[in-house]
Amino acid sequence: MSTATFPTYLLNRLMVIGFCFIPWISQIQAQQVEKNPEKPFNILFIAVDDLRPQLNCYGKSKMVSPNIDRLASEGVLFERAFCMVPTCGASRASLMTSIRPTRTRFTTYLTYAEKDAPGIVPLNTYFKQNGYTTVSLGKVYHHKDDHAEGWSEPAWRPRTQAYKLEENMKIVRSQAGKGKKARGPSYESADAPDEEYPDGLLAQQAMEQLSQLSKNEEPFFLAVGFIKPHLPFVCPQRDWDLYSEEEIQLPPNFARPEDVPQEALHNSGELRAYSDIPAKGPIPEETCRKLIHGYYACVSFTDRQIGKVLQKLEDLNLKENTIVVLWGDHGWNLGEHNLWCKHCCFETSMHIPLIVRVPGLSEGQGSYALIETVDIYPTLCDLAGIALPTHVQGKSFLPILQDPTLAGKETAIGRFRDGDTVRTDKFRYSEYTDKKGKLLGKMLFNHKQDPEEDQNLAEQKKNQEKVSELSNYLKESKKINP
Ligand SMILES: [Ca+2]
Repeated sequence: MSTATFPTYLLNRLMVIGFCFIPWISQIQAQQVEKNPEKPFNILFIAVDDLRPQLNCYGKSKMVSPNIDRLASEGVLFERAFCMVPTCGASRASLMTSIRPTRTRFTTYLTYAEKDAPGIVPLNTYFKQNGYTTVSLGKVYHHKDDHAEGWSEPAWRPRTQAYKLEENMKIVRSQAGKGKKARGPSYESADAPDEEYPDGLLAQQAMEQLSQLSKNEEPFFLAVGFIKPHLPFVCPQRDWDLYSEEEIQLPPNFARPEDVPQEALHNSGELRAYSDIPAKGPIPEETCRKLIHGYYACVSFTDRQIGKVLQKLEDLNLKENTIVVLWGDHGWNLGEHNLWCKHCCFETSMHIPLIVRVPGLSEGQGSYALIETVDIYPTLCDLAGIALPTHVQGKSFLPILQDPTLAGKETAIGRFRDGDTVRTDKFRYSEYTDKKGKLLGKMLFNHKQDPEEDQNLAEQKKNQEKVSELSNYLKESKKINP
């Protein structure tokens, strides 16, 4: 496959968009797309379920993630990227449509993008319409049949049981038919090969798919959605062995905060559905350490699968004309504020990993620009030389990929249930309202002084001006996306 070198291609693109930042809500009219005389780059679009930005390349832990680290060393690592709504289906629907969530749109993990935002052309469909072969493997949308028209072939998912140990499958079977989803324990380590796990099969399928796609004339948009480190933390023993029990520590703020609104907290219900976790009350500290260990192990397991796919891309000589985007659908609480899973407006739930590797462009740089996941759709359009559709609510960050020192946008907005939240360079402000708009509570954290969000400043007299400013900002944004 031959193509123009990226710098030439990028210069052409930047001349077309004139370095202009597209307005926050794009009003640019969709134009009839002219076929680019140069073959556009392929896109490898890697989603990782429930991956928080605690990878080694983010410099925050001893997590073993050599393959994602290498990708980051060859691309741009975004230090401050945020999801729009911290739960699987809703976050993915928002990212894939570049439409923001509201109180009634994109609200749960079961969200269907095509039902909540009818008539909106999502990312995959748009790229298909513009001449790409589009393929979905694994968990991309929450539902395999969401926006099925936008894939060139039926979406594919691995089919294999979650647990490898018979004792755990027995627990699942014993719960079957009791009126709720049968769940086994929250973690497992087994001496099984990668290919017996869903993500191992997914990596295999992605490698085979790349071989096929490399023979096509058309560029491809290959979406590969890994499901670990989503619960349950089931992966091979070799990944657990990368970490010693002794080095697993509970977070310093492993306590339920008393100065935040009740609406900001939850009971970690997703975790409590597993057979080894108490339905209510404290979770034993030993179990909590196991959960953190299991999460780390699953991240390393997924990192290894991602490494196989990236190596295949290289082996097929596709690396130099393929853009790679790696993103997590939301953050994850590993005991901070005594919370587990996502489903809240704390930074730990909203903050995601995002790495973009564009051949020949800003290799190995980091960016502190605020990025929202609705920005990914317009950025990929810019990189591909495709006009933006009129509905897009994100802003292209192509200028930041070109110069990662640029400041970018001033805010990242998100929401979950009764909570609306906004992140600025310095603050995170969240407020909770009922359906009629009555204020239930608020939180203000100063990230320069308190990155762990341990002190709610919203009630302090000296901060009232900042609280009003950010509260008004949220109110204005809700006029567009109620
Ligand atoms: Ca998820």
